[in-house]
Amino acid sequence: MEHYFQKEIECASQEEIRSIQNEKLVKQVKHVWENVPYYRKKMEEKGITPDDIKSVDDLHKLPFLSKKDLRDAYPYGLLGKPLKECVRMHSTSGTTGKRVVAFYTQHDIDLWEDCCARAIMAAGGTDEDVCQIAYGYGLFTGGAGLNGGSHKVGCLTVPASSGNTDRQIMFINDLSATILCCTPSYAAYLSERFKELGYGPDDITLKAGIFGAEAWSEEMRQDIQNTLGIKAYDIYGLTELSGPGVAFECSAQDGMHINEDHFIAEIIDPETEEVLPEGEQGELVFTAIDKEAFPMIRYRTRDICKLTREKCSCGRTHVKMAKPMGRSDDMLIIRGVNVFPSQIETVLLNNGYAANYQIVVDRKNNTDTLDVQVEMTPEMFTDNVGEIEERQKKLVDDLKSMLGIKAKVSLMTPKSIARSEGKAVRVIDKRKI
Ligand code: DLL
Repeated sequence: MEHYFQKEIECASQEEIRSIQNEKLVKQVKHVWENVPYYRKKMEEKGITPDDIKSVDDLHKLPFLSKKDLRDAYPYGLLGKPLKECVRMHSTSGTTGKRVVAFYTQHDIDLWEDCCARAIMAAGGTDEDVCQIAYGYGLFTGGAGLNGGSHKVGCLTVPASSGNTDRQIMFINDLSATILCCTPSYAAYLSERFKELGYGPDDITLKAGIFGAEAWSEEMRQDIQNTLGIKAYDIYGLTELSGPGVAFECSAQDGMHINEDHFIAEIIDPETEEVLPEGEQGELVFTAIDKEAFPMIRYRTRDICKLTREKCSCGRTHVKMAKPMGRSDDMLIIRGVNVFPSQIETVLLNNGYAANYQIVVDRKNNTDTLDVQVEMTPEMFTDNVGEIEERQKKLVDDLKSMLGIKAKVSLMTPKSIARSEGKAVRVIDKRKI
């Protein structure tokens, strides 16, 4: 049976959704014009005023915002409400350059938690569930967002935060947890540990997992589902737009419904910035039409994916986004060829490896080198050189046909690559170091 948190909105007709969006967009553009001088200046530079925005059809006239704008306006330059009305901030991990910070009024927190509650109910969650949240708590939005959503659904919420894997397993067992929320790479790590401790899928009380915050392949989903005996649902979001719950998967497990009453999605060509027709792949751009404190308009996510409006079996009508292939800034250009880490992951998992791998890129004698280091699973581990060479050759061939370029493959002993408790670091690009 399908559960909805807000059925009247999640299953509204496309006309109804469009009319909600039109009304909120017009209001939001006015709000930003009046309260965010940084964005007003951008609008003035383009020669437009709020009067030019009468509906979603006019969205394309508005200027974009990017991470650079957030850094330039750090920390308070994009605030849409006086500080005294803001009740929370969160921040991205900021691996490059200055951290990005986002702010919330109580209204913003409520909307965000509603989105997370929708995601939990779409994964089959109800007030009977015990929901263990193993996303990091703190500045990262994963823990706080799903914590709020879990409360709204009425689950017994276990705020485990990330790390301490054996304690996670103890609580899952002792409390009979039924829903697990964490990054897919941490879910894979937990699966591995459960297996080592001798648990089969039927011994584990979990029934669903809500995994996101990083790109993960369909093959990785299958592995986690089989090992834990659960259904694994994808969830997407970013700090700038609130956090997790901007989009989430339903029982169809085939793309994530975007919460269109709060976010308008567009796909653009990242080079020309032109809006692309539905179904084409490009960069995802969001306009947050409800957020007060941090009202992002046409925010360029750098995530590459597609949108589809095909009818969904779950009954939800909101547009779906495909699994992002990765970020445009994750895309590696190796000897002139575009390579996404997710393509490499697909090849590895299709060959029976687990998602314990690292991609090392370097430049030697003016030529880019690609070294894919992947752990053998305990079952395939051997010191028979002939066997290892055969396995390596198979991967080199499969990677060549997926990527179009030759990679070096290094098979590693089990447990030699560090496990991740949050977002996994898959790529080491020594050309940039
Ligand atoms: O990762 C928010 C989040 C927390 C989402 C928990 C889901 C679950 P940031 O740290 O700001 O926020 O990172 C946002 O992570 O632009 C994507 O590149 C990536 N990302 C998030 N979810 C997914 C996903 C959180 N399901 C950035 N698949 C985004 C692929 C994802 N990439």
